[in-house]
Amino acid sequence: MQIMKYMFQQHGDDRGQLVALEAFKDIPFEIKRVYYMYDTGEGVRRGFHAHKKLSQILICIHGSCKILLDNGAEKKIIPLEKPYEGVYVSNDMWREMYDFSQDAVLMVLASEYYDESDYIRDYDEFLKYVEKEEK
Ligand code: T46
Repeated sequence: MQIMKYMFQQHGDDRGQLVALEAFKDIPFEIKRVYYMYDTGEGVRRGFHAHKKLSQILICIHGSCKILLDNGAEKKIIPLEKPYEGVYVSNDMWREMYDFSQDAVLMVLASEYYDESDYIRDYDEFLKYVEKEEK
């Protein structure tokens, strides 16, 4: 299972750091939506779904958290701890986000607008979906 981790260019000078993200240059898709989560309670796990179409890049721009990715056959845990690193999450990955530090801000760049019908929220349905994709 290949994990695509991004290390974005930091434009640092004596004032501090700046990261700029451009569609099709730093991010491999057109960014149609940005959302972020913060004030995540201790011990909370979020996600528990895959998508039919949506691709995303997750960046913990403050604090830290962990992302569990599951392709139906294999699972990997990706710690996100730096504001200049991101992980690519393709549609067909079951994802869970957890271990949020109190100050964590997890920002997500998304290839599609919000669409509830794009979600696969049942794990057995997800396994059938990835099995079908392989054929
Ligand atoms: C994903 C992971 C990484 C909206 O109204 N618009 C939006 O764009 C989003 C993302 C959510 N919402 C509403 C829907 C729910 O009432 O915000 C509420 C929380 O969303 P959800 O329970 O889907 O959040 P997570 O953390 O389980 O999952 C989110 C994304 O939904 C999902 O696509 O891949 O983050």
